[in-house]
Amino acid sequence: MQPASELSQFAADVLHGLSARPKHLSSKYFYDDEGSRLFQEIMRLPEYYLTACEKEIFETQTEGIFAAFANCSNTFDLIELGAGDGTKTAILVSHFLKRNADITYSPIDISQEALDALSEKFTAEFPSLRMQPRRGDYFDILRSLKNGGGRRKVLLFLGSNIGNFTREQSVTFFQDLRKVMNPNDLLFIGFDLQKDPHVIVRAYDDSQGVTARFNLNLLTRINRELGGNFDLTKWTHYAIYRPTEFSARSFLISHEQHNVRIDALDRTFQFDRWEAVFMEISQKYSLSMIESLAADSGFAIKQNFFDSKNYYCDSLWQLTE
Ligand code: AVJ
Repeated sequence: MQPASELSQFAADVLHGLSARPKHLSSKYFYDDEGSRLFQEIMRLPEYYLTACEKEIFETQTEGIFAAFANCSNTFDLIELGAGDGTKTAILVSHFLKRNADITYSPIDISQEALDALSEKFTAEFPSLRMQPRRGDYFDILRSLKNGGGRRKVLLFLGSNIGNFTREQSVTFFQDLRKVMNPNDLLFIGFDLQKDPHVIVRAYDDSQGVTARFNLNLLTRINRELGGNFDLTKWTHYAIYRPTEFSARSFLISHEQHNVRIDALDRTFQFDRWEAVFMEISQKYSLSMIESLAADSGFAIKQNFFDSKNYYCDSLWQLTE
């Protein structure tokens, strides 16, 4: 069960989104326990290249990443925003521990189930690692970590999670992160790069239909948490790539005209035949976009790490004065 304040924010956002034209829902609500499980399934799909690319970067360039994080002192706290199952981070942690780094790991996630699974796995694999898993909103938690005993922080925001934000939201997000960072702290961000649009569309419209289930799960969540009566058989997942804006977008399409009642909102919404509800944006980046995002948010790029296909970039940022 979610805390009441979060539930009412969810209710308010659903009301706002379904009252808008075109209608939309926010992808930030995808990650209930079932959504987190489905996303882990997505990460194992052959079409979803993002995870494999980031994993390749971590596996082949661990020493370079460690050298850049350590920056003359191998004492630092790793804080991961949206840790999920932590599989990729485990590659880094394993290497850092072998190099006798004095680190703590604080995974932050909205799903308690995902955090529990991660904690269990890391405790078994790295018995000596100090861990502080936290469930909840990034910023509430980050504020509480601001002066964390004077230890240096390396914030991780991996998996191209940033792609779900508009440019404006991204700058606000990075500026907010900057406020809780000290001058020597670092920010490590995963960006999915621009590439052949066919490759991108396949990643968001997989042949096994896992992405479709992931998208539809938000309707199930509304049914359960807000007393909705969405009939999932009336909806299809539809994904496109807009090459002029370098963004993948996903929609749920209503096959027939019908009404949906949502008790918590005390409202009924009408959907037309073939009406689309906009669900998610997944932005793809060029290096100049990454540079200008950093500059506009008060950061400078310290070092970029790429996979062998140049599909993906993990970018390490430091604060500018
Ligand atoms: C977790 C936001 C990085 O946009 O690629 C995967 C979510 N959506 N398939 C992405 C997602 C559909 C994913 N992120």
